[in-house]
Amino acid sequence: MRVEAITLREIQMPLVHFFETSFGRTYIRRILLLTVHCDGVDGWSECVTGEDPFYSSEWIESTWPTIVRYLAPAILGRNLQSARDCAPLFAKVRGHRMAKAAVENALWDAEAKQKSLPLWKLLGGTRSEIPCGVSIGIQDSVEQLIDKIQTELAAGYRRIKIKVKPGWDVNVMEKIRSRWADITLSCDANSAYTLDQTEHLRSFDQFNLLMIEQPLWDDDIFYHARLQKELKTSICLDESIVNGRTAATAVETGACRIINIKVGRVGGFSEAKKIHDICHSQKIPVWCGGMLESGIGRAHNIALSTLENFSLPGDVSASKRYWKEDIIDPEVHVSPEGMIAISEQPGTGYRIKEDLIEKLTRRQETVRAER
Ligand code: OSB
Ligand code: MG
Repeated sequence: MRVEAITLREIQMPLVHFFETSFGRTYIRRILLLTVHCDGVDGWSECVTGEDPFYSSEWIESTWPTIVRYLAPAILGRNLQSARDCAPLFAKVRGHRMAKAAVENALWDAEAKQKSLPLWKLLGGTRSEIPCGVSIGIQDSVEQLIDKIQTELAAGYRRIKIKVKPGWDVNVMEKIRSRWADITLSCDANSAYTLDQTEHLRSFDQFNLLMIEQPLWDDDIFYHARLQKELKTSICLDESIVNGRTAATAVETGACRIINIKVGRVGGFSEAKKIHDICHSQKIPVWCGGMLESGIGRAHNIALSTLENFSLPGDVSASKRYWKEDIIDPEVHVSPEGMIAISEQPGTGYRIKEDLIEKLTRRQETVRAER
């Protein structure tokens, strides 16, 4: 697989409804799409960086030059045996995992197409359908949130996750539980609390949550281990898990009982698989997180979710929850049972709507191998 050229594109897509977390509100996504051109085959991926360096230190304006100046030159003109070979070529660049993931995952897509294999099979997946949950952002009112939960339950989703922060937590979960005593419910704090609020976090135990996601600092494992000892509710780590080693540390120290794997956050499919395998061997269930992706990132999340230990419903939900029109065909559909069926087609099984992408593109740059 010779990498001839890499194309970066920024597309802009308005969300159907704003999405608010403890660090802010998003109305329009600015999405970096990547195409690798290899031996006549195009592999596509989506970089999960946001518009601002809030969820992570990476953002769209950092990923673009990192790819152009460092990551692309490390692989352009090279003959790679497989997408797997690319992570070691990036090792000299510290961090920038979302940028690395974008390049590596485009190569996985190209490799799957070249081998006429479904991407999920190339990754080692085993599931023919995957269970889905939803992540519901902070709303203007609790009534609005209750309406949204009602809609998602009616659509069949198997787990409701709400975003929490101080002032939008216990009061909100009380209302939800008084309406629905038995639904599978979890919450995600995106680091909105500190260890001083342990007593407050302990009061979440009354809501019988499946998990509380990332209550403390984004780069912390040690204090999460201390907190987990104080809580009945399982902690799930998201931001803190950046590679196999941090996953192993979190599991060994008891910092969490569940791990959220986001392929972008951890640097690509190779590292995501590593984390999956470590958790599997330690009997720690995992699920696939989301980053408000367009169809391209969504399709990659779906492929990853077919690995055996993705036993909990992920944040991989239908295209129409986010987009008026998605950039893949078919769009991602979720059945009334809350499942996504996995395609047997080569690649992701979703065709890329290049015409629509063209219309949404705000800037574009191609870097080529010499000669
Ligand atoms: O922490 O999981 C998160 C969205 C943006 C940034 C961080 C997170 C999220 C979500 C949305 O929860 C999940 C989705 O894409 O549906
Ligand atoms: Mg999260």
